[in-house]
This record gives sequence, C-alpha cells and structure tokens, in this order.
Amino acid sequence: MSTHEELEQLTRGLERGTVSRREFVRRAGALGLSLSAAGSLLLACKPKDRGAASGEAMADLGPIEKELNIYNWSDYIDPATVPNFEKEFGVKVTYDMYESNEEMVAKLQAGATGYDLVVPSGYIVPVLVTTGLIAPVNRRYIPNWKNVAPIFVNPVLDPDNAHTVPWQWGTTGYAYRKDKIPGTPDSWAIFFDAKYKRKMTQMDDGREVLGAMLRYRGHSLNSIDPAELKQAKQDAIAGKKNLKAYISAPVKGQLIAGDVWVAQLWNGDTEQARAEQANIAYCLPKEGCTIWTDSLCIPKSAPHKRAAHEFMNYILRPDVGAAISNKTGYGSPNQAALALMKNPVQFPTADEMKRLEYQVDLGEHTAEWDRLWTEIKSA
Ligand code: N2P
Repeated sequence: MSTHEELEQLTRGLERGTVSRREFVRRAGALGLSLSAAGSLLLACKPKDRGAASGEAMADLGPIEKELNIYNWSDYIDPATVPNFEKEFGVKVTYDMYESNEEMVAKLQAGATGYDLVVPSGYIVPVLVTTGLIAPVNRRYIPNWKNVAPIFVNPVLDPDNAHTVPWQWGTTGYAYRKDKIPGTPDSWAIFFDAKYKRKMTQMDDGREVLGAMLRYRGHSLNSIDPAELKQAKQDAIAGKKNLKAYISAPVKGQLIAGDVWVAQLWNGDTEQARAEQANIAYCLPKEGCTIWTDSLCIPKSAPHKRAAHEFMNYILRPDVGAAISNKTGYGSPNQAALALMKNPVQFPTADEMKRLEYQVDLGEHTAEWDRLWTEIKSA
C-alpha cells in the first residue's frame, strides 16, 4: 500500500470511529506526517469532543503519586527547584531535557513517553490540543493560579488557559560579544557580514531562522506567502555561508569562550552567558523578532497527573517563581514573584510590542516550511 493509501485508510478509520485520535496521530507520524498536518486532518474529520474535555478537567485526581517525570528545555530552571519539591512532597522527580519544540513534539507523537509535564511554546499548544496529546488542567488543584499576571491569563493560543500554566516568556534576538563587534548592532543584517565569517551561529530551529529572515525583509515571521518564503530561504542560505553552525542553547559555552561572536539566541540564555562573561550583550533587532510564552502542559498519557498539578501549583508560589526566573534570565508570568526579584525582565512596552510577534501554528503550510528548512540545512 502506498503512503497515500495508508493515510486514506487511517482517515476512514478515524471517521468510522475504529481508530482513536491518539492512534491516528501516532500512525500518521509513522507515515511521516507532521503533528500540525495530523491536526489539520483531525479538525476536518471530527468535531471536537468538548463535553468529554470538560468532564476530564473536573476529574478527581486522587492522592499525589510518588513519582513525577518532567521533560523541559535545557537551562530553564533553578537547580534547587526540583530537589526542594522532592523533599517537601515526597515525590521522586525524573528531569529530562530537550533543545527544541520539534524534539519534544516528535517524542509525544510517537506515543506514551511516561512524561507528566512538557513545556511547549505557545504556537504548539493548539496542535497538541487538537491532536488530543495534552490533557486539560484542573484549576481546583492550582490555588496559586491567583499569582499569574493578568497579561498571561486567557491567552489567544489557549482560551481560558484550559491546558496550560505559563512557565517563562522571552524573545528571540541575538547575543553578541561587545569586545569583538564594534558599535551597537541593531539589525538581522549582521548575519550577512562576511567580516564575522565562522564566528556566527543561528538557532537550530527552522521557525526561528526563516522567521528572522522574513522580519529582515519586513514580513511577518508567520508568512505563508510563497514569494516571501522563497526570498527568506535565499537569504538564509546567503547567511549560512558566514555561519559556524546551527545551534541553540548549547552555543553559550562558545560565546563565553569567544569562539562565537554573534549567536541568534533567546534573551534569557544570553543573560545566563552574560553572568559568566560580561562582554556578552543582547540585541532585539530593529526589524523585529519573536516573543513567546512557554507553558507547562500535561500529556494525556501522563501516569502521575496529580503530582503534575502539584508541581504546577508549586512553581506559582512567589519565592519559587522568583528563584526560577532569577536563574533562567527570562520573564516570569508569576506576578507575585516579580515583587521578590531584584531585576525582573519587564514586559515589553506597547512601542516595543510593535516589532515583536507571536508565532502561530502554520497548519497545512507546516510541510512547506519544513521542506524549506531541510533545503537550507542541506544547501
Ligand atoms: C531554554 C530556553 C527555551 C526557550 N534554554 C525557548 N522558547
């Protein structure tokens, strides 16, 4: 059977009810379909079962379990957060890390992972909801919800925060070495400057690399316009000639060592590097860039849902939230935590917001973006 025929058969099974949503997502993934594309098919095939979801949100979760499995981005927590939680709640925590949304999503799509908490960026959340991979959050177990800053309540990407507790927010600009780069760089144009050949990196993230190139030309970083995307691909390939690598969080060591002078990077990871090397600065390019919020979510297959809720509630304590953001260098969505912090990252002003943009799910256009990214990487 061809992939196309297999997919058709799978879709028919879904319509008839012989294939569950979760099974559909897993098998579509095995056939090479992105989660986003599987989500689009699901939306077309079946109405959302809102009744079941709200029942699930209210379910009694029973007593706290003895284990909790967390899957989070690297360098994204205070080292004391987990040990303190383990001690206080008598829970043994396993903490694994990833470097990109794609890495985490691929694991979830492949089937039960044992993870109780994952931390996707905003644009990933609607896809995880549509494909049935994450469970609703039961607010009854989260009295500290009251500490969430109003600007993070009821986000467009997760109405009523039905599936998310915000973790950290930040932006994706670039870090640079003040002692190596003259003046104050303010543009994505720096990546085309051959003076810094092999001293620059961009993130190992197609959404961010193409997004930056799109903004550079004055377009939306969520563009689906074929001509704009073609230009962005050409620009990315032109810039690639000057790059040392596509690398995300692990570039910090190279920035600190002085092997890399310019690195497309998030503000908080830049801040972490600056704590070790004072010559590191951050640029929010004048052409604009991504602003994002990453949130805690509970996979449907999570074996320890009560412990997951308890951890969500725990990080919303003022002192715990403050310790996390003090370490990560990112913005805290925990309003009560901000008061305890010496230098909290301030939420962008209305003027700054004009050049910042949230990513959205690209739906059926994800395949096109994925193809462009593969072509850039192999160019
Ligand atoms: C962790 C940074 C993750 C932020 N080092 C990406 N949204």
